[in-house]
Amino acid sequence: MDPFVTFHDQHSPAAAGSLSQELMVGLAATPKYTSPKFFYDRRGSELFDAICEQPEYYPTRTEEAILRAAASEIAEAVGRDATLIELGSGASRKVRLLLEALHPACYLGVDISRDFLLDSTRRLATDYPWLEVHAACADFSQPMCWPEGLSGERPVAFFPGSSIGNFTPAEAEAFLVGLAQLLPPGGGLLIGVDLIKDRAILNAAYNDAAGITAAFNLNLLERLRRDFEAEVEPSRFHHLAFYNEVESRIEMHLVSRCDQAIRLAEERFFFAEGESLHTENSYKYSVAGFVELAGRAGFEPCAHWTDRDALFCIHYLERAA
Ligand code: AVI
Repeated sequence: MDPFVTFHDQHSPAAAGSLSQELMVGLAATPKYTSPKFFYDRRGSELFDAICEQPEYYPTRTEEAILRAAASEIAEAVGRDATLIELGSGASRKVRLLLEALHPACYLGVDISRDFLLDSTRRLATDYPWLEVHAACADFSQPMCWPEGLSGERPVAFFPGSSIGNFTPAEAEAFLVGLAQLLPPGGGLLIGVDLIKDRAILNAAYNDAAGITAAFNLNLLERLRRDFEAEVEPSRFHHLAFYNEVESRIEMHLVSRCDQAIRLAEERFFFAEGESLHTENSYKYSVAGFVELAGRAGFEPCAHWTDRDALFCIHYLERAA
């Protein structure tokens, strides 16, 4: 127990063996793939933070500008004294743009990265002494329950960053169905969703000139070497990211520069020259398309806010009765 933050440990980390098993299933598949969760070791998280600072990567600064500009309207829609639950809270940076206006009774940060979660919620508790702060170490993409002892009148989930876009639409719907089950009728969801737009803007955002997104993608292979003792030479792959208009998604791949093999545990996975490892999808939605998806999961739209250039959208929805 911390003097400022009530900590709830709901996560037993997967054994390295089962993660390596999961990697091997993807490497043996046709086409080859890995889950985007493997990006986020310490170096990957640092590179992601650096991506958010790149001039081409508009989502972070656009979402923050919308939160700043719409804070009082959002507060009006959400109401005071809510129990605000941030999924994937990370550095708890974006929620700071809302706290004064929203004045929730209680804040719960949910994140899988224990140390990061504790540091950031402690900083939040210090900076907002009037706020009851909880931290839950949990994998929110798996079924979970809210911890005991949260005060507040109504739970409102906050899921910024368009992380919903890293699920397929079917996974996103299943995730929202699970979330709806955790909320009472009238419980809220404040969610950031990246919008469909001109493909040149999208392609640039995932191919920044400084090469940070490429480094983020290639770090996956470095990580395979560091954490899973894989035999792989990252320089023999290159970063590829493009907008797939039919699927409304950015695809990220690592493309093999030559015929080669990756060895993981006792298995060898062969890549022909030009063959790719599909490392991430980032789906983009229209406002109506996302409202429809959330509606199928049991949420009713209440309000939404976009920027002037219609790059990004923040939706407020409530669980239907
Ligand atoms: C975390 N997620 C919403 C980011 C995105 O845009 O899909 C991850 C990312 N991948 C490459 N750049 C950023």
